[in-house]
Order: sequence, then structure tokens, then C-alpha cells
Amino acid sequence: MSKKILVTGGNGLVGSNFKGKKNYVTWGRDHCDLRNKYSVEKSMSEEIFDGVIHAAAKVGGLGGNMNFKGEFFYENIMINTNVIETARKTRVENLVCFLSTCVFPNDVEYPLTEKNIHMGPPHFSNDAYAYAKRMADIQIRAYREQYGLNYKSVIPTNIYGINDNFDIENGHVVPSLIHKCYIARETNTPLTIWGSGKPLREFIYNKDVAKLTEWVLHNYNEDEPIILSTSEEISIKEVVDMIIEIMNFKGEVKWDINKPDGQYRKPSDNSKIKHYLPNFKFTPIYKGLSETISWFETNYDKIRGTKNQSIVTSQQ
Ligand code: GFB
Repeated sequence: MSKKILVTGGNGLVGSNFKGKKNYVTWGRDHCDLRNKYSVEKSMSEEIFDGVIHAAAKVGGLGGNMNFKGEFFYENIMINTNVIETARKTRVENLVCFLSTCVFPNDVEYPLTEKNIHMGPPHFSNDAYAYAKRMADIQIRAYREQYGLNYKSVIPTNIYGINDNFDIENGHVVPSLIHKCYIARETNTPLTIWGSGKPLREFIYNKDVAKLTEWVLHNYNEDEPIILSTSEEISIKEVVDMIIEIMNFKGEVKWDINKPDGQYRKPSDNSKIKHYLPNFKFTPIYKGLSETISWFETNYDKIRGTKNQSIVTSQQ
């Protein structure tokens, strides 16, 4: 029998990269309600999976995390608990679970490493989501210890790319900025950016995350999560400048300092992934942004976030 890998969040930023790939089965919301234990048990017992890439989550950017704390906590706890437990019950031996860079403490020594996830409270802006994700790390470690399963987690830094949610208020920063720039250009209005533009982030292209995750699934087997990161910091202002250039926006840019900046920095240590894959070539951000923007402009009418679809139902 051919060995199949289940990918949850199959329409999302990470999961959609596995669509149509040989031996991969991608599930979106339409296939199974992962918040519901019975729905997950029913769907997962209908097929035999050799491995699971668990990329589904209720996600959003800074706005979404601040506006929907209750939903982000509840849904992520339920989704992770159900998927990981049902994978165990249906005898899946190998699973990769997605954590997020926001799991790290706010007040911690830099760079962030796999060792310091639980060493203090996360930043208040996304604490509900962060604690729900931290519990997935606990669940994975517990299952490894008690059941001896090859379950593990990855911690990507800020992911961007096609198939994200481009909602202006609640989306991740890159798709929100692309969508805002598009509207400003099309309507001849100023482009308004949240915060000061000074915060630094490490952006990683979704296609790179998918490639690295596939490697992790087949080759990594440790209690500690593994950070997926370029470890190259870039300011929000620099990202805005690139988007403006690629989208050929000539209008006025305004900075709304009444909007939150979030954490100032979250520099990560990528030495573990570098150690295992020293020759991995990360996509340069300008190239990744260009591809994402080109896809956005071509598919504007049919993508998430451009037609008032709510972030509340999005998946990673
Ligand atoms: O929160 P953050 O790491 O990314 O950083 P996501 C967003 C930065 O971009 C902040 C600024 O400094 C914001 O002030 N910014 C400027 C904007 N304009 C905008 C805008 O229109 N939308 C957004 N969202 N930010 C997530 C976390 O958020 O990052 C998630 O909240 C997750 O929990 C992910 O960990 C990695 O806004 O993309």
C-alpha cells in the first residue's frame, strides 16, 4: 500500500504547497472540522496515513491576535489536541506540528533558541494564541515520552507567500500591506501603515517552509522543536519600501503611530536547521514578495481577505 501523508490546513499559507503532490492528501475546512473530535476521528479513520503535517490553525496578524483572543485560544487548543490525539489513536507514527515564533517569551535573552520557549510569558498582543501553541509543544513532548512516537514541532518565523489571508485588519503584516497598497494605488488614496515601521522581523517564504517541513517529517526526530528561519532581520519600513516599489505605488505613505508596533524584535537562532541543511538556499525576500504580489494581482477576485471573508475561519 502506498504511504500517504495527511496535510491539515491544506488551503492555507503552508499546507497549500502540498496540494497535488504525489502521496500527499490535503484537507481544508470543507473536508473536516478539526475543532470537533468526532469529525476528526471519523475522517482520520477512513484512510491510513503514514505521517501528518499539521499546519491547520486559526491564525491572524497582530490585529487578529488582539481582536479575537478567545477564539484563537479555544480553536487552536481544540484543533491541536484533536489532531495529535487522533493521529496517535489511528497509529500514525510520524507527525510534524506547527508552532509559531510568537510562542517565545517577550522578555528573554536573544537570539531566541529552541530551549527558551517556556521561559516567561509571551508578548501580551498574542498571548492567547501563543499559549495555545505552547500547549502543542507540551502535548508533542508528552506523546514522545509516553508512546515513543516520532512526533515533533517546527517554529517558523514570520511566514509570507501566496494563499495567505489578505484581510486588511486581521491578516498577517505582509498580505495586509500588499492589499492596502493595492487599494491605495487603485483609489489614489494615501497608504496608511500601522506603527513606527521600526520593528524588526525575520520573514520566511512559504515555499521554503514547505520544503523544510518535508525534510523535518522524514529526517528529524527530537523532543525539542526546530526553528525554521533565515535569521536575517529586516525592518517593517524596509518591507513597505519593497512592496511600494514592486507595486509601483507613487502616492503618499502615512505612519499611524496610534496603532501597535507589537514586539520590537524577535531574532532567532537558526543554527540547528543550518547544521542539518547547510546548503539550503532561502528565497530572497524581494523575489518572494514579487511572486506573492504577482499572484495577488492576478487572483484578486478570488482570494481570502479581499471579499470580506473573515480571518476567524482562516487556516495557516
Ligand atoms: O505581529 P507581527 O510579528 O506580524 O508584526 P503579524 C507586524 C508588524 O508590522 C508590527 C506592523 O510592527 C505592526 O505594527 N504593521 C504595519 C502591520 N502595518 C501593518 C498591517 O497592516 N497589519 C499588520 N498585521 N501589521 C503575527 C503574529 O503577526 O506574526 C502571529 O501576531 C504570528 O501570532 C505571526 O506569530 C508570526 O502581524 O504578521
